[in-house]
Amino acid sequence: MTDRNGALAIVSNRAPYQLKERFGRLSCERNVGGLVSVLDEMMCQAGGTWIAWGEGWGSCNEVGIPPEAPAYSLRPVPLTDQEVNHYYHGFSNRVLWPLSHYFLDRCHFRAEYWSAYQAVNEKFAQAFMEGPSDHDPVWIHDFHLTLLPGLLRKERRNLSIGFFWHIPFPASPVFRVLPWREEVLRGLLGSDLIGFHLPLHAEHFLRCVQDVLNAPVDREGGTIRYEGRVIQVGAFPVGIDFWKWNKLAANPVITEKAWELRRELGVEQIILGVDRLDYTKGIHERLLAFERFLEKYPQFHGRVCMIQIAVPSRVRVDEYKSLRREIDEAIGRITGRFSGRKWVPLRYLYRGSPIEELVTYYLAADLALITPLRDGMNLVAKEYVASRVKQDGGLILSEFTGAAGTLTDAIIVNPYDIEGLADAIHFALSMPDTEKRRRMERLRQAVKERDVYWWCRSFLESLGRISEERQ
Ligand code: ADQ
Repeated sequence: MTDRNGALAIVSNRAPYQLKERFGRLSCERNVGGLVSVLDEMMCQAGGTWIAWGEGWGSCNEVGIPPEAPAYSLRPVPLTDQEVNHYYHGFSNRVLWPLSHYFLDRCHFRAEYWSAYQAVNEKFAQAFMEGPSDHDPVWIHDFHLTLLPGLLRKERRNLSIGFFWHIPFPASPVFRVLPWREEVLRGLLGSDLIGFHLPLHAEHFLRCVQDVLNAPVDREGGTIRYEGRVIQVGAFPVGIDFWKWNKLAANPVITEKAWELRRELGVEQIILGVDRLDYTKGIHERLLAFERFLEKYPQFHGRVCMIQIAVPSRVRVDEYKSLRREIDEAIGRITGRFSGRKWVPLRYLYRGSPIEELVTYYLAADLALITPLRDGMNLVAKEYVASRVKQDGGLILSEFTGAAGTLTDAIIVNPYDIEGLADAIHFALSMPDTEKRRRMERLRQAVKERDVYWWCRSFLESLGRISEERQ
């Protein structure tokens, strides 16, 4: 996928594999999860190196992947507990994450977080520099590693560096609140290409560079002149492996399980929410809207059931502990208020599920309620659409997700508007089948056309073109 002669290096916070000890022997276990597994497949074909935080890797400093027939090397970066606390739980999850999602009151601008973030980015740079010298291009992922492009550029002037920012990039007045805004922007500008999900996020970034660094920016062309180089900024909306989800959803065993689930619940229509348990995902607001829907439209009592699946996430961070309590309380209140002798309006699963189980839920649902308060893209929306092989089912989608940029045939809502969301649920559940089908056909087309392979190809090809032009 790249035109350069060297091997590709990927750098990310999380590794695609976990090292596990079983019966006294170490084994490598693949992390399931959309994007990482696709990048892993790409690396298995292309070869190269993947550098990532090596949680639990002990003294192991390189392993061939896949272990049974190595195609590329995984180089773990070991971090101390203190570094994990301050760089990952601290600066990444309590500064950049809330800031980028516009939750300023949840930001904790602590100097010790910043120091650890700098030190860990340096550790990643060192891990890269200690690897084979022919690794070029390098593709760095996400907000955990914003200083890395600058650190690598200092060492290797001609290295081709791509950076992808997976979450929203906030508007300039919000980003400028960050005490270390200048350092973060300078770090990112070590890249040749910086990708975002949406043109809007790219525009915000360009504006920030102009406001904070006063660097010459071409907003139309998406370029920045910085330290004698030209940096390209663009939108590359990430997709999913459409055919993988489509194939699973057509599997008769999974289809049967979906029917079984419907029979067990015994209602006419199922509403589904699937998220990491995160305050950005709007789960509490969604529950309030469902409660309002039940108050306002009693004719649906006994006829609908909402299933909310939440994967435990960042469980050591205080904000996530209180969010969990808030959601538990709302669920207790709604089920207590509305349940009848035979009908329970709400089911809650607090756990991760294997992909087959997720598809079962996607298939069993009549309506997906995907209402983050802010989200870079939201892959769940795309996975649900790819699983609707019969071209049926409804989708309510927050206007503040990147996915709303392409999934325009969804019912688009403002997730903060509880009354509006309750009415949207009513509208979606009452929609004629022909209308649902018309919308789902177009949604599926959109997800199929720009899948994750398109995303990888278009990003790496753009990076390759930029490097060629520079030479
Ligand atoms: P996330 O915030 O993690 O990703 P999302 O894009 O929705 O959000 O991806 C969640 C992933 O977790 C999906 O692939 C989904 O299948 C999986 N998942 C959800 N519930 C699960 C469960 N119960 N069990 C197992 N797996 C489950 C960040 C950004 C997003 C951006 C992605 C990719 O915040 O905006 O879309 O990166 O760039």
